[in-house]
Amino acid sequence: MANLISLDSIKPVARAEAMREALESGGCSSSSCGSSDGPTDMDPAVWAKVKDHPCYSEEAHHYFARMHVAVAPACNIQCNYCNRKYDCANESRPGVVSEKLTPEQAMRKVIAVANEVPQLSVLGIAGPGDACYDWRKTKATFDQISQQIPDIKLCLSTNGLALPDHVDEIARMNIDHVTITINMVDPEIGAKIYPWIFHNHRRYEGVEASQILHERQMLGLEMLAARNILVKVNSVMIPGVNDQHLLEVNRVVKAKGAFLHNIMPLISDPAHGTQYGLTGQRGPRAMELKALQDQLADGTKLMRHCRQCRADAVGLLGEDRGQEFNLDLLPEEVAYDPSKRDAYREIVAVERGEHQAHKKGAEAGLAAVEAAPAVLVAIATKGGGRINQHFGHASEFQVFEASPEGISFVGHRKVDQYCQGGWGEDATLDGVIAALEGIDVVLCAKIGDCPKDSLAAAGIEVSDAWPHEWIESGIAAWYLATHRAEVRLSA
Ligand code: CLF
Ligand code: SF4
Repeated sequence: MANLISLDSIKPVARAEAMREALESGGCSSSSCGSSDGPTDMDPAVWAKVKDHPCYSEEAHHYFARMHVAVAPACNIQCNYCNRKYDCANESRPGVVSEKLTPEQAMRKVIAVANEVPQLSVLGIAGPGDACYDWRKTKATFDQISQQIPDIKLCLSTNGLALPDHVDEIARMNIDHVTITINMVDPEIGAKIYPWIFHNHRRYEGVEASQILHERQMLGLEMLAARNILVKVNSVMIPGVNDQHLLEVNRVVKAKGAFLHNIMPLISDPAHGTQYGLTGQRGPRAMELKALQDQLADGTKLMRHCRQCRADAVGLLGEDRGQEFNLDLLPEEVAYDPSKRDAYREIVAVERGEHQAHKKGAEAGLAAVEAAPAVLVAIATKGGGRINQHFGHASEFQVFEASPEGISFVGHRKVDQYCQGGWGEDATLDGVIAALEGIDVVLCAKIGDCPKDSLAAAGIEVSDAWPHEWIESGIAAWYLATHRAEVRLSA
């Protein structure tokens, strides 16, 4: 038997209360679901490897941070989207690395960050060149740090050319996470992306170069998968060059054992001086990227929360605290103190349980809606899985798709921060509105009347009715209030 309640005439805060009741009735109780924070469809051994990794688990990225140390400046290939003066675009947004580090300097920096950033769970080496080509420094860095901070996860990113030479050592060093950037499985397409490679003491060009790179990438992927090392494949989406070809890349890497596929948009600002930037090759629009990702929804698990971080990034994905930890700001001697990280992990274990329970409850609430459209919801969040940021303070919005089928994370939109300490620039707001193309509603902790009216004029609703609510609960409350006058509750 079903009960029917009307949400239409209820004010937003009261609606949230009504929603809470609906969710508790429609979903599981928090006490029964709160302790279960692992997905039911994943091998427990795999879940143990990914559950605190902000890149390999979308859920973990709300709670855990990574840091990169820029110890590997040398590279053995040339990508048309890279200018060597800038970070490796495989794993980083173009922008100069503040400082390249020796392994000893990296050690000092990692300990300082681990003492101050309790969310830190992963140490990555992602350039600014290639971590496998510059192997001596990569290995020395990981060896030293894993001795001092044994519970930190080690992660590396590579173009794959030198990878097969180091897979056995990677396995011995307990590196569980390796990213290979694979932009093609057809060397004819590769020749449009890579002008040359340097391999076995010689330089190769054209299709021959891409043929060698392709074979080495496939070999490295197979070797890692055979050793149960989790491989993430990054692909740069280059419209007109490899965009539709990435469907084939996805099929091939999935067959060879990749765990995750991350399709990233080409960044090709002419100011970065890259070949693509200088020749006018454009990157994809946000909706083009989403359309391609949606075509791959049945393939290898897709990563949609990548932030294309710098090779010296520090912090939660989407924030960069690297400048706080420049070497000249750090003491010469620093001893590792695990107390903040230990305390944080205890809190997160509880928070994650609650978050999962509320997410299930929210989805159960949506499932009670009979026929309503899928909508895109942009969330202003500082992390922790909650709607907890003012609209004007956001430098990115997390985007979720909501429908009676459920709520899923589909990406993020970077914006320039609108609020400049009490006032906002119209031009900045125009840029924010453009970045929110296709978004139906923005949920934030607070917004002023002025920007709210401008967004409304552009056809984008904004609501601050659910400040500090769990993201999924806020989305479900808005969705039910907007798309349905009646909610069916189980008796
Ligand atoms: Fe760094 Fe990469 Fe490891 Fe993550 S980043 S080496 S897997 S710890 Fe993450 Fe940054 Fe995207 Fe890379 S968000 S660019 S996928
Ligand atoms: Fe640049 Fe990285 Fe490509 Fe090397 S692998 S050319 S550093 S983007």
